[in-house]
Amino acid sequence: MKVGDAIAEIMKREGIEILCGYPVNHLLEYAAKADIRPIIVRQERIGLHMADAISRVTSGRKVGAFCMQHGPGAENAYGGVAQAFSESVPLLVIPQGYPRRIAGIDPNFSSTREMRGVAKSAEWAVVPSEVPHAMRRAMSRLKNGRGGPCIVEVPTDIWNDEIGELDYTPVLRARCGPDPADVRRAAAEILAAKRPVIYAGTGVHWAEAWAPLRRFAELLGAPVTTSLGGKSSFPENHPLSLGSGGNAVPKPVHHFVANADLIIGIGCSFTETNFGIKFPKGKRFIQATSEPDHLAKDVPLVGALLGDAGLVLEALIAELSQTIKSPRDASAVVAEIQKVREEWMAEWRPLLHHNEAPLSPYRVIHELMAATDPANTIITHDAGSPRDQISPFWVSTEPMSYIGWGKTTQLGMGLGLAMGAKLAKPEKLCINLWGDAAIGFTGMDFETAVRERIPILSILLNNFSMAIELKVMPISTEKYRSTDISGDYAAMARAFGGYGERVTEPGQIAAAIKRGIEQTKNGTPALLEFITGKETRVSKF
Ligand SMILES: Cc1ncc(C[n+]2csc(CCOP(=O)(O)OP(=O)(O)O)c2C)c(N)n1
Ligand SMILES: [Mg+2]
Repeated sequence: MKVGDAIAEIMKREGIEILCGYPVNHLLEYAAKADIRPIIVRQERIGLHMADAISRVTSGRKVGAFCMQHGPGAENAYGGVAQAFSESVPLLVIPQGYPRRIAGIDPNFSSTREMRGVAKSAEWAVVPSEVPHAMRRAMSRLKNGRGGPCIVEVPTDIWNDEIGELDYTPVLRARCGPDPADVRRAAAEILAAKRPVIYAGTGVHWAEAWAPLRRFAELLGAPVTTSLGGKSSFPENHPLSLGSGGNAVPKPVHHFVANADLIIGIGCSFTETNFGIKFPKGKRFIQATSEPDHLAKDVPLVGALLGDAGLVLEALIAELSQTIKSPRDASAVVAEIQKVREEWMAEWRPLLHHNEAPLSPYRVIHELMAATDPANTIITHDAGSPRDQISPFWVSTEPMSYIGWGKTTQLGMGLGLAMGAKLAKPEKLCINLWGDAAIGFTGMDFETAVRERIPILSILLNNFSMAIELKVMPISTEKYRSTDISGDYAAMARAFGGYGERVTEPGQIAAAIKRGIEQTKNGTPALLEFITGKETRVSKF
């Protein structure tokens, strides 16, 4: 068997059905031969974002895969690899490398060397017969422990080399659980706490630990918030839900975190970021993570639990159940959540129902939520104000129905995420919400959605501005209009063969969303361009 056939066959045995990529990488041909569908993008970064979503919405059961050429392809892919690294998303990345003769010689880009800092592993597979071993190592890292991109760089001069018969068994997925002594210690802290708050991270999604998280919260009668990545790990219509964290938060999150005596982090890194909850100093923290290097990284701990979020939760539930015989009465906590939420909603309702042109982004989001079936929808934000406008108000009720991100926030990422989600879950309505700066980065790949038949719904909030920068750049805006941007994006969508509609009046919003959803059901990607005001108000405290 040839090296190229072997890699494609290994991917197939590992359950990979889609390979996002951009030529020249000979794996695209070998994959197609092996019935792995190549998805050709318009630039490398978006292909990585698509692969990223395939991993996320399947909780890593289907690993997203991407390949690109040496030199410009690899150089241009760097951003997508870095984004996945920041969010600990398992991604198989197969750069084609320079021929071995000139690899590593100045100035040739080495993916193995340059991407190592943003990868879980990076291996230069130079010996043809060893390639299956490199693939096995990569696949095992992708399916175990904390996620991240795993790079296997294949020099362009070895694809056709013969390696004999392929001997490859798919790798195993193994889970690790916490030390019972650590569980007892954490449980004692939890029992002593008067106002604990549960903080769920992305680890809950990777572990598919949605049901134990809910049992844990109900046993304690404790309120639950999440990181942006953890959003939708706990039903946000549950009486104990505070809503998700982020740069913007619902008031109950702020209120309960401020008054908490213990934060119980499950499947989380507690990474300090502008796009996460700002925990006040002096709180007590318990952290459960599968990554030892993340323990106490950003906060001091009174309890440390290592392991898969599901196993940690089961162990905590078993330990706590010895003392808490039936779920605690949560009525006081629930009433407090409702009271604070009502105060908050009373402030924001006028914006959610804003009835004038230019439109309010909050109204658009509100109408979008009303028009979609939560059980059948996966939505993601983008960088910029649209993220801060949607994350506090979007009520996620189904596991992994919201792809939240924000350790780093590359403008334009949401489009690829929605497309990857749609590829992995074709039965769902997959939506990305973005601004007019974000579309400037990856908008060309709306053509990919059309060409590759990936019928997503793209909701664009066009305010002809980088509104979030207005306060940062007042002089350049005043003197040079530096924050202005422009475009007719509905026309762009139509020019690419998709459905495009521009909406300017509040009364048109609901009907336009309905038309957009219909188009996606008929197989056509739809871009609805809402002309909005330069809204800069966000729910921050
Ligand atoms: C690749 C990249 N470069 C720069 C930024 C910084 N940044 C974040 S949001 C933003 C502008 C957002 O404008 P838009 O998407 O139109 O949203 P608006 O604030 O206008 O609603 C910028 C420059 C980023 N997140 N990603
Ligand atoms: Mg804008």
